[in-house]
Amino acid sequence: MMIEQLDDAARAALPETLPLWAMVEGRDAMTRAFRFRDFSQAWGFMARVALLAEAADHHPEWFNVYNRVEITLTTHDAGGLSARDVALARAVDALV
Ligand code: H2B
Repeated sequence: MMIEQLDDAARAALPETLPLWAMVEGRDAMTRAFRFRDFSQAWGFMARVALLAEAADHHPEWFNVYNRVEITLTTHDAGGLSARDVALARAVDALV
């Protein structure tokens, strides 16, 4: 399925709409780093993100070491950022 990339206005608004997310160097993706008390807290967070992702059929790229989680969002079917990434990022932000 082909999905529209974010338009210029939505991109320009990203620092305001998602201030805790940063653009990834060299690709059309955004990332946020999270730190928790321990692995159990990090894994609980990841489980909740997984449920959101599965419900939205939109899945994160992510990396976990112990209490750290890094999430990178992009839309593979759009070849870059789309509204789905913004929606998932907002939902993830609402969890923490
Ligand atoms: N997740 C992300 N991040 N990008 C996609 O393009 C994507 C996805 N496509 N999850 C979905 C699944 C697609 O492969 C299925 C078939 O709907």
